[in-house]
Parts: sequence; structure tokens; C-alpha cells
Amino acid sequence: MGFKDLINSKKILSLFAAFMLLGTNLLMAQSTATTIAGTDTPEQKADMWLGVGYYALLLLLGCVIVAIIGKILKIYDLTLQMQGRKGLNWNNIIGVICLIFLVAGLYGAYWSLTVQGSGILPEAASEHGAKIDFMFWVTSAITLFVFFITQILLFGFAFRYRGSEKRKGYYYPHNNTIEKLWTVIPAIVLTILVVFGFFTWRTVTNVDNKKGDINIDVTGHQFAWEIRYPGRDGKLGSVNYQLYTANNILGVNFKDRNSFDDQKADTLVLPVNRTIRINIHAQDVIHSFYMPHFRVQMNAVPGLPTFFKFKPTITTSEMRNRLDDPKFEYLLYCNKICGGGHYNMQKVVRVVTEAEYQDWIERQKPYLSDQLKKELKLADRGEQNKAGKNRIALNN
Ligand SMILES: [Cu+2]
Repeated sequence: MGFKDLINSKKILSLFAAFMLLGTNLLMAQSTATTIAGTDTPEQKADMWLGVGYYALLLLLGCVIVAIIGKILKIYDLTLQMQGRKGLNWNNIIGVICLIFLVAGLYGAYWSLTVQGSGILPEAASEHGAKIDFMFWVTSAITLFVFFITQILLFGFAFRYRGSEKRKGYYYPHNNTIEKLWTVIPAIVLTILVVFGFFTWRTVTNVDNKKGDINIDVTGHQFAWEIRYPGRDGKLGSVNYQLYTANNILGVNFKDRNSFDDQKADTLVLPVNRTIRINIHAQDVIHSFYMPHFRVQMNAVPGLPTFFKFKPTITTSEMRNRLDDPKFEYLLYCNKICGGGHYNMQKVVRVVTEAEYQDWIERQKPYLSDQLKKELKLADRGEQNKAGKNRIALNN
């Protein structure tokens, strides 16, 4: 096989594509980690692509080296045969390669578990989070067990029973009992996992509305989250996208009395051990409201308000002590790649004591700003402005 054939080979090309993807992914992850503040300079981008090129070339080099070693072995084999000697034992070579692959692969899996695994989230900071974590660990334990057993059997058998002239293959085409076992056991395990997940999700999402729950509206748009608290009455005023203006970017309806005392906030501050209901909205594309430390995630869909109820159980300062990290903050992310500035949709979430919460909420500004008050008076005078406004709303 010449170099041209090597390049034309579909296998090599698909391997190359997979490697490119992996390399790009890895480098993009690294570059967002270092440029989280939104300073992705052209030099950094150039660096990233240089890195991708480097890994791609490295793969090509690796393929060429493997091909050359293969060729050398083949030539050596042919020379031996031409001299009338016994050629290389390819069955042994392939068997040993399988064994090396098994050991290297299992070590790779172990390395990934310890290195990437050490970046796992700290304990869940919400009441339902513990249930989600339990489910995660059960699923991981089962799948890891199956993974190790199947890989050892697969490559171990390929090595142990590699072709040999001394041995004759045992013809064993079918066994109904084994077929039944490997169909029924995975089916039972998967059913248990799915039913387990279904009931856990039900307990997380089927929560009654109770008095004293805190209702907060969070609206995603490209590229930020807007937060609205309900004010003293504990009720959020209704919203309508047609009421959108530059001063009323959430389209809050001020014909609804509940809106009058609504407040806007820059940080999501939550009192510990109170049930929080986050009403999730989106104004342009689908975003995803994601707070990993609380095991909370829900899509924000334009035109379809969703919600998530949960109870934070560990304050920020308590978590800082537990992790021995004085700079630790809970974070709210967007978990849908919603556009160029997606990485910037990050907000600090602070869990505080009830007293601290009361003190903080007192200091938040009303949503109904002075400019908005002026604007609303204008709107009252001329109903004919409404059509123009709607056009603005629709364009946004
Ligand atoms: Cu987003």
C-alpha cells in the first residue's frame, strides 16, 4: 500500500476526522477556561488553531510511523520466507497488540477517572440534589463494572485464544441460554435505572406551590440573564413580550398591580432552606438555566415559560468553609450554545441566611424605574402609540 493509498483509505480519514474533532474540542475547552472574562483576542484564536494543526500533524506522523513499522515487519517476514526460514508469527503479534491495547486502554480509563474525575462537583447544595447524585453514582457504578468486565473479556479472549497451529478452533455457533442471559439481564438493569430515574424526576418536579415559597423570574436573552424579584407582596406581575421597550426589557405589564413593587437584581441571591421557584423565560433563542451546584437545569424556551423548584441547603460561606476555598461562588450558567457570546451568560448566585436575604432585598431597586414611569404616562396619553410599540416588540 503506497502513501497515496494510505491517504485514500477511509479508515485513516475517519480516524483523522475524529482526532481533529477531539483536538478542537480540547483546545476550545482550554481556551474558554482561560478566556472566561470574554477576552478572546485574535492571537489566542490563532494559538488555538495552531494547536489544532499541531495535533493533526502529530496524528498523521503517528499513522506514518505505524505504516512504516508494518512495512518493515512485512519485508522482514518476506526475507525470512525467501531464505526458506519460518516467517513471523502474525497471530502472536496481533494477540500481543490486543493485550497492549487492553492494558493501555484500562489505564487510560483509570487515568481519565482520576484526573478528569477529580474535577467533579462538590456535594449537592440543594435538597433534591442528593437524590440526583445517588442516581448518578448508581448508574456510574453499574456502567463502569460492565465496562471493565466486557473489555477484559473482549481483549483478554482475543489474546488468550489467538490463532495457533497447535490448537483447533472449537465450533460453537449458538447458545440459547447465553443469548437469553445477555438479553434479559441488561433489559432488567436498564428498566430499573429508567424507572428509578422516572420516580426521582417526579419527586423533583411534582412539588406543590406553598405559601412562603419565593417566586423569581429569570429571563435569558443573547447574552445575559435578567432577574426579577416579586417585591413585598410576594407576587410577580405578568409579562407580555408586546410591551417590550428599552426601559421595560422584560415587557412587564403594569396594568397588573402585582408588578408595582417588583424588583430587579444583578445577582441571584437566595435564602437558605426556603423553597425557591425560578420561572424561566427566554426572549430570543433557546437558552438553558443551569446551576450545577444545586443540580438544577431547565431549558429557557421563547414563548413557553418553564419553572424549577428547589431548596438550597448550604450557604455560600458554609460551602467556602467546606471546600476550603475563600473565593468559591455558586454560578448560574447558560447550558445551550445560544450564540457567539454564550460563554458570557454567567452569573454569581449567592445563598445567604434569612436575615442577610431580608437585608439585601430591602436594598434592591424597583423594576419600575423613573424613566419607565415617564414612558408609561406617555403611553397612557396616546393609545395610538401602541401599534408602533408592537412593531418594536416584534422586531426584537
Ligand atoms: Cu444562552
